[in-house]
Amino acid sequence: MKTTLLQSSDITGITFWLISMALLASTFFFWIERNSVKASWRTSMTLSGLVTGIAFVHYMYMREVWVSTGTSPTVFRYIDWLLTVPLLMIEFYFILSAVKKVSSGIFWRLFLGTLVMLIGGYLGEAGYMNINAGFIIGMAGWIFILYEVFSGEAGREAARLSGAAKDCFEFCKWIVTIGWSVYPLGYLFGYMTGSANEVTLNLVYNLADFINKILFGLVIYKTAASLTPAGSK
Ligand SMILES: *C/C=C(C)/C=C/C=C(C)/C=C/C1=C(C)CCCC1(C)C
Repeated sequence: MKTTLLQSSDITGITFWLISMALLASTFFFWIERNSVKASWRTSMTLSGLVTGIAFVHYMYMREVWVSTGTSPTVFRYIDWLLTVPLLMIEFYFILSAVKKVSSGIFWRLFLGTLVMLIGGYLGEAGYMNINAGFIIGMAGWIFILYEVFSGEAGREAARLSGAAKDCFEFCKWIVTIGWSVYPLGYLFGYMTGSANEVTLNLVYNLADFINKILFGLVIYKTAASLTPAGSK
């Protein structure tokens, strides 16, 4: 079999590499820095590193498929999403619980809402369910978790915070609103209407993952570090 190499003109292929390396570096960073922050923030740091670590392994595979075949089916991404997206979403619970006592109902609603969103999308995109029905179930799951962080119990708990922890929650809230909107839009334009091609779709997903996985973790790290008093842990 002929070996295919990454072409210098393949911008999408280059972004597959770029994000792979950035995910690897972030994983080391989050896990090493975990011990330099206050104990109450360490679970969040562990989770951030798990998200980037799982995505790294997945990206190595997707990159290989992309370089050798010039395509990377979105359905592959669901394997990564099924693990990393619930981990990202429960970060909201851990941000709150790093600074106050909160109910575990928040944790379970965020976790289950995320699964509904992903399973609906997967069944639709992999052809096990009507395309529109999959989209509607996926959207319902997303709206449910957005409601929780904006106006549900999580949102109300966050509104009573002040300072860095509140800013962190707010920032992450906008990431899951704006940053995450790329994926349902991808479903809409790439799959339902077929108007976006794979080159663009993968390029956009790759760049979005930078923000939604790496920047998300960095903001939590920055918050944790700023709330760790100098000379203590
Ligand atoms: C690191 C990967 C992330 C943050 C992936 C997030 C994926 C989503 C927010 C997907 C959402 C979807 C909908 C809201 C409706 C249609 C189906 C999905 C699964 C594409």
